[in-house]
Amino acid sequence: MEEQDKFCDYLSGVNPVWCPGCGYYGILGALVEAFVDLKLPSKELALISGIGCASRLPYFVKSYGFHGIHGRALPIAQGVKIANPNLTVVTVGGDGDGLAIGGGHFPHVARNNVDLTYILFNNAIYGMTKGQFSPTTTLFSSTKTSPFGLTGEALNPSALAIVYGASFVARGFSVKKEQLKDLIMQGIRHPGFAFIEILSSCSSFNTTDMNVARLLKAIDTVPADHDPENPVEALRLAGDESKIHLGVLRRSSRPSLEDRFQEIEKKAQRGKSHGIDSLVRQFA
Ligand SMILES: Cc1ncc(C[n+]2csc(CCOP(=O)(O)OP(=O)(O)O)c2C)c(N)n1
Ligand code: SF4
Ligand SMILES: [Mg+2]
Repeated sequence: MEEQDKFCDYLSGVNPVWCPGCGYYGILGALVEAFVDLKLPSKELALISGIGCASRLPYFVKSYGFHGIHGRALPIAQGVKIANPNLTVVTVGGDGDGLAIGGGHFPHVARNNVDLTYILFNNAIYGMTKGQFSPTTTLFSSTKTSPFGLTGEALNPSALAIVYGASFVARGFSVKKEQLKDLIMQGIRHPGFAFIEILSSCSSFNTTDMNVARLLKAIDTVPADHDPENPVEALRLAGDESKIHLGVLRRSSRPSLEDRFQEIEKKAQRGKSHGIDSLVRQFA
């Protein structure tokens, strides 16, 4: 009962408007359980999103929230983190939001190692706009915008995150709640940019690619002896076409953007005391 109360402490009271059977309910449950276990005070948490069914999530959680515009969740989240480094910033959004219109932001937030967690809900479809193909829809799939079969190859979000230099990359599945909660907790604790791809069904518009029974047969846990510090091995697992590996694929340690800002600030301060005047005089 006490656990139930703690869970409810993080719910805003706004009921999710997702379709019955949508995988996102499982993700919301895992996310809130992770907040409970991390004992994260609501007032120290900011949930930032773009536009889409996934991006509605901040409404349902009691925290600071920003429901942004399509594809722009990451730059907003980076701004929030820089303005208030004490906040735990969690960004949520769909595969369309993050990899189509927002695809230009992802590499830069990853390579700069901004200290935030980015959770990408991958249902391989544009759910909110009723079933157009997305950058992760499988080749030859029939969708509202590819009735005779899709001609483009699908992007692999976790593999992209590794190549972009994300310092933490994990993959989960909406129906594997305990594992998902653990991955989210690890991502939030990670100092630097943490990317978590979550496979999810869209019960209304994608029950083929993201069919739960099919995925349950295709998944496997990352091998116990996998070394996430090895980027080549991480990429091999992320891109394995014979199995979909769930777990932590990549983990590395390097200064975050905020750490680098502090270094720069110190250098600038030293510059001042050594005489900005002499520098200005060079241009006189
Ligand atoms: C600039 C702009 N272009 C297009 C849209 C229409 N739009 C809203 S949500 C969406 C795609 C949502 O798909 P995804 O990000 O995968 O989220 P899901 O609904 O599947 O969770 C699109 C194209 C928009 N809101 N703004
Ligand atoms: S359209 Fe798909 S992603 Fe959106 S709420 Fe319904 S089932 Fe979920
Ligand atoms: Mg989607």
